[in-house]
Amino acid sequence: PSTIFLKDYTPPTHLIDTIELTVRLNDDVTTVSSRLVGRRNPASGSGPADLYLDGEDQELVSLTLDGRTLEKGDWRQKPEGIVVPGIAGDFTLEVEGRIKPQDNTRLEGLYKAGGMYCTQCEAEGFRRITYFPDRPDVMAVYTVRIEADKARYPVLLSNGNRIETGDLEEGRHYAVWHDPFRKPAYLFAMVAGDLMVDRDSFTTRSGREVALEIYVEPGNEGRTGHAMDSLKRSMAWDEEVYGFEYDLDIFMIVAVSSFNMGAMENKGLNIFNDKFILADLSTATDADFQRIEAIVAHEYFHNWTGNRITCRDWFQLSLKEGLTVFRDQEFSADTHDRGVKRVGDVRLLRAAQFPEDGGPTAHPVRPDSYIEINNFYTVTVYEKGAEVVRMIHSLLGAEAYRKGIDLYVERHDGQAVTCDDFVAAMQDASGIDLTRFKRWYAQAGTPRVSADWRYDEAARTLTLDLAQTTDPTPGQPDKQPVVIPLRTALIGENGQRLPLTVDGEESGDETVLVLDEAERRVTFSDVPKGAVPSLLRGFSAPVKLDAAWSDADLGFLAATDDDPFSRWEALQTLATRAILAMVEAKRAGRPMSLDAAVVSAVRDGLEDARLEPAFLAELLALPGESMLGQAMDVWHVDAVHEAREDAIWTLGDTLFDTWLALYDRLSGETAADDLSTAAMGRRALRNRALQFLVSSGRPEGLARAAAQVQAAASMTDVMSALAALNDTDCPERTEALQAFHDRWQDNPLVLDKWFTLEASSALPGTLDRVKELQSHPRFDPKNPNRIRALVGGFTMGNPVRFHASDGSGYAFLADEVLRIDQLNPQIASRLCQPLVRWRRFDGERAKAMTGALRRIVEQPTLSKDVFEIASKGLS
Ligand code: HT7
Ligand code: ZN
Repeated sequence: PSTIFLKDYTPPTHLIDTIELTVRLNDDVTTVSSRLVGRRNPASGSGPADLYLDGEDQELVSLTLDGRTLEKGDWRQKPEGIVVPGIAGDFTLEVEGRIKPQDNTRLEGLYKAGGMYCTQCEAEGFRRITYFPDRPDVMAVYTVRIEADKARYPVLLSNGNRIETGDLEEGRHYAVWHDPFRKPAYLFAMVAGDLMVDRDSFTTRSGREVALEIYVEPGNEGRTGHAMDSLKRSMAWDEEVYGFEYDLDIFMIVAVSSFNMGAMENKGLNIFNDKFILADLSTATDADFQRIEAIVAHEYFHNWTGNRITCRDWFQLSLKEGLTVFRDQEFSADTHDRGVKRVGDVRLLRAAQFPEDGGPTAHPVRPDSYIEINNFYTVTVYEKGAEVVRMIHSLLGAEAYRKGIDLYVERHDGQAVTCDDFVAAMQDASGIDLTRFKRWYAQAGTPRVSADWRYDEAARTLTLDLAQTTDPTPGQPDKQPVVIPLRTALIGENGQRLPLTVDGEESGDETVLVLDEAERRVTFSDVPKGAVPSLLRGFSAPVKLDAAWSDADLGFLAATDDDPFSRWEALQTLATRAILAMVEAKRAGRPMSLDAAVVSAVRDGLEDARLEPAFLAELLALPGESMLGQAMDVWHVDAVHEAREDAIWTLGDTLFDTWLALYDRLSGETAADDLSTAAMGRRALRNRALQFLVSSGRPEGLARAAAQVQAAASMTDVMSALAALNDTDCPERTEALQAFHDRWQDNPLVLDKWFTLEASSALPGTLDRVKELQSHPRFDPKNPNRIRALVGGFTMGNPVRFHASDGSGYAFLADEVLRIDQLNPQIASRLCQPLVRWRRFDGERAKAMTGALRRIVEQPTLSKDVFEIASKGLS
């Protein structure tokens, strides 16, 4: 397969101003007719030029140019499209084609999900519906007519406003939709089905009433209230914080059961994985409620950052995704607890993006090449991209950032633009030179920052030495320094922030130090003895910080730092050091024991009455196995698992009475139907206590977990108790899982939770259980949610079993990747990812992982999606 390069970008030869699309849905063959009115693009040149139309997996029936039917010799067939040569000026092109959505297992383009038809066109799905210049810088006004059987598909939807409906012969009907906003093909959507609708409305700040509609399959009505509420709050937040008002008279969401990703921001007609819409008290956990809220917000926010202003080409994906993730993160932070949200975001970045940035598929936030664009919807483009926007926000300050956004919209509304255009608007609005900052878009890899300091008691100065380096990544052997904003404070002996004088300048009690060279020295003056630097507060840059904190400094910061992230980080670092020491002891055949400093830091946290329960629940969570693995040169999977289990056991056992008292106190304090942030926090803390109680191995712990499952007060409590029991081989676990299965077997989304629990158990025999469950009557081997729950639950959520030293986990994954690739390459390619990290493991495992990758790459009919990931994994 060929590689596409950013440096080869050229503007489209022709622009399309309008498209009239007619889709006639039939059980056997669906016909698609389109009428394109276009012209030569002056930015590309003048005179006759080839018009290239992308098109895949369809039968081309006819082509008519300006009323003349084209014969075979009038156009040329290309592997993934056609060329109509010699088009010089304005033109009208009519295209007739035939497709079979019922056979579309890739879930790209038009496909059938359950009983309904729906579309997914980002990034390149529209070319599977009709021949068209399917690139985001070709923006047209769409008028769409859908025809279908009226009884089976009473609801016919597309983008924009419904302008006409009517009946046809033979029990069929039609609807015509017109979207007045120019858009790229990737934002086109249509839906046909027998759907239930939840209706509401939102009045914009200028007084326009917008109809809100959420469509679901029958049986799911009554489970859309939270999504609707989230939508209205997102609309209000975007007006208030960004000044963005919704622009059509109707905003629709459709929930579908077979979907490759989370959701899609099609103009006026978002399509969602039903997992991210459907929620009620008995079936959704607090985490589900918060995720739904965040995804509804994210897709809605794309209306301005993505739809009104879109990407010139797919290399610019982070222009819309990084910015929109930053926006949804801030919405959630404003809605709930800012500190807890930040900790969660950093956790994700470190667990998923840092490994990507340090592995064979590392790429910049704006990649410079790809084989398959679907492989670039990555945590780097999304989450690191959001960190890049966050750093711009930090460097400019909130006010100048907002001016930058206003200028960006003023300049580019209705256009398809680049990341450079975004940064230029920020720079011009603020007057801050961002030239060097742009390296963040072009350079892959996670910068390492070292921080060392000396205190001069006589001079009362603290001298801080900062330095940065970035390791080579594929294709980028030499790295340049990037611009790193380090939010910094000094914490005095009494636990308070000290006033700062930085290099002679008074700087309040918190400052942003900018490290934009390889090294920088900063001197703080008038510093009292005992001050401890608090660095990278709020995780102000996506870097790995190696700071010269002693264990005592970390204990102090874990007990006093007023920045929630930094406080959490101090305890995480202390615990990481302690668990890694246990790993070393274990490997050297010495007895393991958890450093008492961790026990006292946890005890101090538990005794600090000022902490919000939600934050305390985060503070008390030990680093996960993959985080610990990342902190080692070689991830010794079994030793890490045992050391971490042992550390949890120690904390559970030593502080048993405290956990028990906390658990019992919080049990009486929170009604299960209270979905406030505070109530969610109390539940999180209570369930953290339960986790430690169960880990202690004492019967009272197991009994409480079993009782909590039985009480079934809320899905949060049931799932937390099941998770706490899941790694213990005991009758309580077996009975609880069976009861859960029996209760929820008819609800696919809840049964997915059960599949994931089964797949993520650290107990021996889990892989056999996973294989057995692939024949479970409710396991649909084609459905992405089922695959992610069971197969992904094992390969991504169960390090100790997936990385079994006999290589059985890798062989299983290779088989699954090859099976799924025949149906749905996008899902197969994502599933393949854990194998590419083989350099992190010992020789035997690395050999088995590369063997599995080789077996995949050797498959002759491999998709380019999987080929790109697996071959990069081997390089
Ligand atoms: N912009 C969307 C990205 C996307 C996608 C969504 C669903 C299925 C396939 C997809 N391919 C790309 C989602 C978003 O970031 O908002
Ligand atoms: Zn997005």
